[in-house]
Amino acid sequence: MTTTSDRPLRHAVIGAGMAGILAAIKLKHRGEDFVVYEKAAKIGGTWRENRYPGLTCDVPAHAYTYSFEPYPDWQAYYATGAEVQGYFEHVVAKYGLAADIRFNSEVTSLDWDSAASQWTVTLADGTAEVFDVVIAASGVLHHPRLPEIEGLDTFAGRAFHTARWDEHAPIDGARVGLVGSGSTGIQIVTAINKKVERLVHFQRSPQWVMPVPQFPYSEEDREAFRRDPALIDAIRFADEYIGNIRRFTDAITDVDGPQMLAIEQICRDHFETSIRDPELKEKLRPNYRAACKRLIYSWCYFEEVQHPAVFVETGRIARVEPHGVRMAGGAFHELDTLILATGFHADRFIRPAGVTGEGEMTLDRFWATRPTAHYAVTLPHFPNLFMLNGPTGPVGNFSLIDIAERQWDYIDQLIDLLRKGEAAAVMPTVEAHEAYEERRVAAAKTTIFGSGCTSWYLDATGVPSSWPWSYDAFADAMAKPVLSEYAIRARVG
Ligand code: NA7
Repeated sequence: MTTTSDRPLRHAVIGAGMAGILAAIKLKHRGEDFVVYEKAAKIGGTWRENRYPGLTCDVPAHAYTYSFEPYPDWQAYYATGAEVQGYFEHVVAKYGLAADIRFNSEVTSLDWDSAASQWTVTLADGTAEVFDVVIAASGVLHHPRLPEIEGLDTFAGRAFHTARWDEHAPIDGARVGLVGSGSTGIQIVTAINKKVERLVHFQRSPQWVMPVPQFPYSEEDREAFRRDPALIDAIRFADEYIGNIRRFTDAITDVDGPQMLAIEQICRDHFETSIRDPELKEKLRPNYRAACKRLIYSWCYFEEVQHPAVFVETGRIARVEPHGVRMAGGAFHELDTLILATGFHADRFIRPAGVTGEGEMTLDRFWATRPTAHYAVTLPHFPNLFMLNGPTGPVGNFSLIDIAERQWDYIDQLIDLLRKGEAAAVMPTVEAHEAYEERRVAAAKTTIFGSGCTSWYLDATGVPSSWPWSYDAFADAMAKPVLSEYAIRARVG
């Protein structure tokens, strides 16, 4: 459906990952004028950047699609990263979006012009264009965080971050070191343990693991999904998935409630019954509550970590030397390859692009304490700038596509004010946002994420950077913006 707007708007979408592609589909459907800026040469965002062995999306594949674009061709209940990338490439081709995306175009600054109510978007090559609306869909986890380990640059073999996977690094029959036991490190253990001569997994914190089923779909299954989309709906809307989301968000917001206790019990039983060697068991026993860190969903980690080629090293790393890693206790692990699964700078969002809004307010200044956004989507001082999967949105083991779609519905209603000529600029008031953020921070501190562990969910002050209420509360908030919380500025003239 194409609507006629009495004020044709130009939209800039930043990023051609999952959320940017969503915005592009929605804008194209409306017949709007838009450009997607993508810094890389390909679409896909995190699914383009991450190519490490074992990469699997921890949301069931049929639930990790756009709601309007189900996909019958998944190979298994949980899809590999390459498959997910293939899905997004399929969607971009189907919706004919390639021509709308400017590749190799990194946005380096956004500058608001109050008089014109427009953003100037400047690219790395120095060119600039003017837009009425900016949609920041630049992702969360895309700036690799390298560990501060002495001597890292002296390593004689290949050492690299998991999001910069080195295809030429020896793995097969090699002595491999792996630093980090987040979702990434855990998945890599399960994928390379049988290929290496020896895998030393440097684990600073052990993980709770939620056991989940994994099974392949046969060609017959896929044919059935193609013939009858109701079979796909039966999976993506199943209580097993949707019910789990609700139970999970209830659990994280009611840390002593029945749902949380049930999750803890499942994880504890899985742990107690899976690890055979008592010494390894103590190394793998977490000393914090399940789901405090992002919960590991796996069907095989505990089995695979017990493979004889794997050694879990829990000592403190003293330094990296040319031929391996020296522990604080003096032990030395000789290594050919060193993989750094040490996570990402999760507080960057659209930065390092410089963003300057009204009254010369910069994003760095506005986010000096922590990255925040009104209901995770809009920002005071920065009119007509909308974030998809921006700071303090829901985090957990569920589909961020669903979250982005709901955020889009909210954003679209605000853009509508501009489209209809009812406003030239829209942003939350400082007062409304401060009141919201005060409530959010207070609630976030009481969630399971704030129950005493380290994780990328925490901001620099130790407060969980997440939506701290239920999934349904999020759905309700996204259904309709509260316009009294917004400064809606009319067009001049
Ligand atoms: P995470 O979840 O941030 O995990 C990083 C891991 O690296 C974690 O185990 C850290 O230990 C460890 N780490 C970080 N720095 C060091 C140093 N200096 N020495 C030893 N160990 C270190 O990143 P992932 O890539 O696994 O996952 C990120 C998200 O991507 C994931 O949650 C999904 O949403 C997709 P720590 O736990 O801090 O003790």
